Amino acid sequence: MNQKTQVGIIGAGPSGLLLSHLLHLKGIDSVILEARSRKYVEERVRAGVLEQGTVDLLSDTGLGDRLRREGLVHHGIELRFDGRGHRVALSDLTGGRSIWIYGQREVVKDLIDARLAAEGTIHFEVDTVNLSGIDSSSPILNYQKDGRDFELNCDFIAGCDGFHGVSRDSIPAGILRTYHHVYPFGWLGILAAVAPSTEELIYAYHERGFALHSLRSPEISRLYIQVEPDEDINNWPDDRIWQELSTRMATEDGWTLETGPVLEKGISPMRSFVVEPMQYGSLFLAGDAAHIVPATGAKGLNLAVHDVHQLSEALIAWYREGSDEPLRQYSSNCLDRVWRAQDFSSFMSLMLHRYSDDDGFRSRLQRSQLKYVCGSEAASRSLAENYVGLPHI
Ligand code: RFL
Ligand code: PHB
Repeated sequence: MNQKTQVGIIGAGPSGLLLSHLLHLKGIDSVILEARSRKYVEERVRAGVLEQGTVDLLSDTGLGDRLRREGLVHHGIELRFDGRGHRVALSDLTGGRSIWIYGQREVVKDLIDARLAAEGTIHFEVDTVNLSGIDSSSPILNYQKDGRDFELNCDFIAGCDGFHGVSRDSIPAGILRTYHHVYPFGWLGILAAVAPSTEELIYAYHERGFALHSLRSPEISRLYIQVEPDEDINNWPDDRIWQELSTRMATEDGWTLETGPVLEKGISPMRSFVVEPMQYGSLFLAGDAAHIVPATGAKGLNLAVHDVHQLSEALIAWYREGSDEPLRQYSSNCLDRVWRAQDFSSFMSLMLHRYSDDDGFRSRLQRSQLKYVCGSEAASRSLAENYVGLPHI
């Protein structure tokens, strides 16, 4: 069966959904193709930290109601090492900017609700999405749904299908330059039904490895520990995870970590990945399809939002004014911010994780860096402005 749309979007993660929403607000039609079910997409546990700029964009485009009601605004984070906590006063150091805690799940639910309320088209559980004609001005998406074949004719395709999607690989060999670094550690993350033991996020450096205390709500905590990248989750019964978290986050003054039922757990690798350019012909890559950052900087979702904001503006200029310059600038505009986030996320990762091959040299550098970041206003400010998100890159 044949269909037509202006922008064919692959993936109903934050990138694809927000792009569709932003285009709709300017009268541009799109269709989203998603491999998974609505339930799966809405329940996937991922990011939790939204930059001020992300919150502003969501609010300005009608998605701020629940976010402003249920999201938690944070003005600082804690760096904890050698048994002591050091607060980085994000807002004081950045002229009042802050971060918001609001789960990616909630962002995705709000976006799906908004798209469906506006009678937007999202096809969930599609199979074998295939791109063709991307070197022309009439690209095509072929896919299957419920065993039937479909063809979607588009003006443009947005590859918003994450790191493991199909769009990036449909670009002919030799066009993209790929940068890939795999870190020698992973994160074991849990979601737990227990009130957070802290008001602000704690990033802990410990000789047994990194630990992070984050949260989702006044009743739900989100915590992570550094593990080997190929670690088997079966080696980590809940008691062992809580024990390890308590050890790595212990303080001299006897801070206690409250424990509770573990609702979800999983292990994620840590990598840095970028492709350049983020475009070929009429295919534009956005979000994790084009880049991955290690989670230590809390930047992945925020970068995805920045990409699709840029892409929506460029597409709007093309449809409204026939101007293709913003589309030609799309990749380089995004990559400036992508590389800033890569550098910051790499800096946070190298400072906070233990390396198994360390002979003592690296850990001395890490301690010195942590003391400098916490003790110097200039260094704290640099961390803070990157963490809350630089407004003009
Ligand atoms: P997504 O979310 O991966 O969505 C891609 C969608 O495409 C679908 N798909 C396909 N659909 C059709 N056909 C195909 N062939 C398809 N292949 C894939 C998938 O099913 C999926 O629905 O990418 P998107 O939209 O670019 O969003 C990116 C974010 O999800 C990601 O960057 C963040 O989650 C990263 N991240 C964090 N980012 C932050 O900004 N702040 C954080 O605090 C933060 N914490 C995290 C994180 C990522 C983590 N993991 C799991 C690596 C914490 C962790 C542990
Ligand atoms: C999270 O809440 O999931 C989270 C917070 C901060 C990070 C990464 C993940 O750096």
